[in-house]
Amino acid sequence: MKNKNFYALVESRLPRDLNGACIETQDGLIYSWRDLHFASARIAGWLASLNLPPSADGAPPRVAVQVEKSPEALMLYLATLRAGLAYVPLNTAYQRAEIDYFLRDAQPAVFVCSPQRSADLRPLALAAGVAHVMTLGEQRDGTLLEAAAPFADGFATAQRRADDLAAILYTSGTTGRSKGAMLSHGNLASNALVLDDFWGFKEEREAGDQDVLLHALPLFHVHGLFVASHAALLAGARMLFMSRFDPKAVIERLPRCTVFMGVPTYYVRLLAEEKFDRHVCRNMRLFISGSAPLLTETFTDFQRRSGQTILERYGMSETLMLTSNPYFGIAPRERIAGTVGVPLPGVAVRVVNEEGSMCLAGEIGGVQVKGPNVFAGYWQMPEKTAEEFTPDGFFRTGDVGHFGAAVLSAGKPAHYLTLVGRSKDLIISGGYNVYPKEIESYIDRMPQVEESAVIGLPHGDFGEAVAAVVVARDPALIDEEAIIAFLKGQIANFKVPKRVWVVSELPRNAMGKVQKNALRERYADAFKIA
Ligand code: MCA
Repeated sequence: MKNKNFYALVESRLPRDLNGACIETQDGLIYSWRDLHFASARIAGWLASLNLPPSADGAPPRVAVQVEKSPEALMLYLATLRAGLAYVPLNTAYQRAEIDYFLRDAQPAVFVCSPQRSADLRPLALAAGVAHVMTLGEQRDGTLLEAAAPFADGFATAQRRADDLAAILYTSGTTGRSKGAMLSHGNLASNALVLDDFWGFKEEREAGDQDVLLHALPLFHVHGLFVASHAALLAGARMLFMSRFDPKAVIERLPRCTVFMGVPTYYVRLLAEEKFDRHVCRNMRLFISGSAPLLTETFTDFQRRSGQTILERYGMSETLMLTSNPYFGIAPRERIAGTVGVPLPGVAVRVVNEEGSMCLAGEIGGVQVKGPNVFAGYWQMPEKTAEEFTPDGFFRTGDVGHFGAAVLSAGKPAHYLTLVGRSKDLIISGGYNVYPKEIESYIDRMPQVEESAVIGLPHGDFGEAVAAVVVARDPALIDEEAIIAFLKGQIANFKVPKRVWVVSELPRNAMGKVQKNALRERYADAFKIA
């Protein structure tokens, strides 16, 4: 295929019968493949009619989007690619200050937000220099679809090269400043094709069995937007769309499904439901977990209750999927709890010690990766990009882990990767990444605060929860409630500490550095694990 636009790949895989169901919504609406293809053509037609110029450096114009999950949101994503523009998805939990930062940083030509937030965000976007501000609601409402309606049902997908920019995904940064990971059409295509094969979609399709994916993840991160949707789009699989994860609604729909993808919190919440059992999972062939570590206890409880073995895999916004436990083979025995599996075909993964030498099996070191799935760099941050790559082109993930001794996987010896920690100070809460520095910078803006330390603590539901330890200038003037109230409305809710302790001083080592380990130990039991 000459055109490397990711949509050209989707188009080449469209089922012969375009009348077949592509997406089914929670309220029973069915969208056919024709609906998806035609509606994305109309939106692409509207985007192309704006004649947006590329940036001075040649980067395609950006379309930033903060909307609730809907089939139209997926169509907008596909339309952006079709028109040759770059998609910038934004978490719906982001508040004004966060949106302002992303718009000023990505400098999109188009911003699409929900109709409910338009009064608040439109002036902000215009002030940030966005030329076109549109709305898209959950119920096919908003100005975007009205604008796109007169455009043709056909659109010639823009010619793109594999290394052309397709999307910018913002990830929080160690310094508190979010970085935009630039993903190319080639990154998206290579990873989607590898997973199509590795996770058995191809085999099902070739056997004439139609997969049905229960899509409960949000559409603004790699997991829900790229991994889940791309898998279904390339497989010609039906997607049952849920606007948000709801364990009871998942259990109702599982008997009609074959594949489910989620973060560990989804599995913990499913296990808390009495009705979750083998019978509900009778047609399922695959449960995938990622975005955060899955506890061995969850893995084994899930196996006992459902007869299904969760497949854990590992990825990042910067790299898409990197490693996976196997799908094929004597599957249940070869999916090893607590590991993230083997490098995916075509992806080089190595574990390196502090001297830069490769670690032996069992030896812990930094995880570095290279492959057609790895991003080109951070948007307008060349120095940061250079820092994160080794001279021989490997990306330093910031994760720390080790490869185990060789075991048989699908009949061949393979080394499984186990992640044991992170060199970067990251908290993963319910599958969302939170960097303490960002939260500390907000808390420290309070005039009553002397300093703060934000930590992640074990949490039964979210895996880890954000918590803060704060030194007040005058403890009589500030308390937990006031700090939480101050943060809500300024930063996304999932970043707001679930607990705050006001203390007289923070523990420090001889060098004066705050000892976060001591704080993590002191408050380890704050969120009793269920
Ligand atoms: C919601 N809250 C959270 C989180 N989500 N707090 C901490 N961590 C969270 N993840 C807040 C809510 O704002 C609310 O706050 C309170 O917790 C309770 O809300 P609840 O109704 O329980 O939350 P929910 O709506 O059920 O959401 C929880 C969730 C959701 C379903 C686990 O966070 C979720 O869908 N997470 C998936 C994230 C994801 O897609 N990650 C993939 C990233 P209040 O009461 O104060 O209002 S992609 C990625 O990491 C890569 C690259 C990869 O490998 O996949």
